Amino acid sequence: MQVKLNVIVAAAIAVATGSAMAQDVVKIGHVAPTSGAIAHLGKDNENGARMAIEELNAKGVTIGGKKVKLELLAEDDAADPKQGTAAAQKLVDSKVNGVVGHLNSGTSIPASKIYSDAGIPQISPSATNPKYTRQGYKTTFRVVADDVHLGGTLGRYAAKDLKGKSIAVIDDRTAYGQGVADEFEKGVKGAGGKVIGREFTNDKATDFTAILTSLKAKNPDIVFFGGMDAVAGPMLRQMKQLGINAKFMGGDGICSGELPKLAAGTMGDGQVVCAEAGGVEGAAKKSMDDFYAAFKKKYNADVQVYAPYVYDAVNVMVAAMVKAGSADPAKYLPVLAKTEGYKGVTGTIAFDEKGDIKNGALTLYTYKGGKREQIAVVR
Ligand code: ABU
Repeated sequence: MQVKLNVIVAAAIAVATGSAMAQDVVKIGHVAPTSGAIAHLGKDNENGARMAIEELNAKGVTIGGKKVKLELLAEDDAADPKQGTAAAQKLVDSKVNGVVGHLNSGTSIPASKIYSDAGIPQISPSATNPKYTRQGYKTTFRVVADDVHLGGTLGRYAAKDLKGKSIAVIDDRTAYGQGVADEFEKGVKGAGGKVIGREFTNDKATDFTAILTSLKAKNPDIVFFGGMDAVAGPMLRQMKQLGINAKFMGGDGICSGELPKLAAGTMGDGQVVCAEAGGVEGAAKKSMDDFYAAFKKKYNADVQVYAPYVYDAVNVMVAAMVKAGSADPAKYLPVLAKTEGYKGVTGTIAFDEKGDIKNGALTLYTYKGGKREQIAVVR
């Protein structure tokens, strides 16, 4: 009889302990392509999330008077919309408290419906298609500028500052690539410039001979590519082979540390102009520089583009949980939406009524000697 009682008591303690432990863990989902052609960008993002979570756990996080442990649930969506929604459903089924991601617009947009239906806050650190935050979902946020800002600014820069006279545009037909190229074209035309040709490829293509030959006949002085660095690199190589001596522009998708390697040394100094959809200047630059140094020390790798934005997205989400005194999505979501004046490594974060960052910046870059070099931060 006593043995039976001991077993019951032990089981009750195990259940109680187990449920207390479950309450003490706050699960943060992260999704990015950590396989495929842009895995280097996905790993960069994931490392930004891991760094934030490790630092927060080391410092200690208390929510509603209780010390919690943050846990990262990292998923790979391979930049594929179908895998993106499958990853989103997996995280919802795992009862994550919030999600940072996805990296791509083409995966973030369909996944956002799944998170919205489940009431789970999602902050994308890098998806720039405007549609992402324009679907009327209360759960959708982003900490970078969108493609209207990005493409429009680059288009005006091409026509006014670079004085492009015959500008060609190529896109990869993804939600991001086509969208940013459309906005670039509008920016060029709005500034009085001329687009002499528009071609498209896809995000898995490796041979651009046909479209580049067609554009070469129109003698472009600038070629803009809406797409990612894994396609832009080989495109730059083939431009060189075909003798196209044009400047090469693109958005944040090509603006990575990896681009010179992907172009296999064929990029001329100052030939490429691209923009990151965020940035800091003046005194605020120190926090970004410190992040780059700490990231390099921790991972023995340079930041590609968006690791600091992922780092800030995790921190902003956890700050809202702390302020709300709860990691329950329904309780901290309204607090997250009212984020104002949060000082992150990527600058000051506040969200507008759509969940977009207020007063988002862009950083224009070029490459010299195979290294990314800042031209200017613009708003
Ligand atoms: N913003 C460039 C990369 C991610 C995306 O929007 O698809």
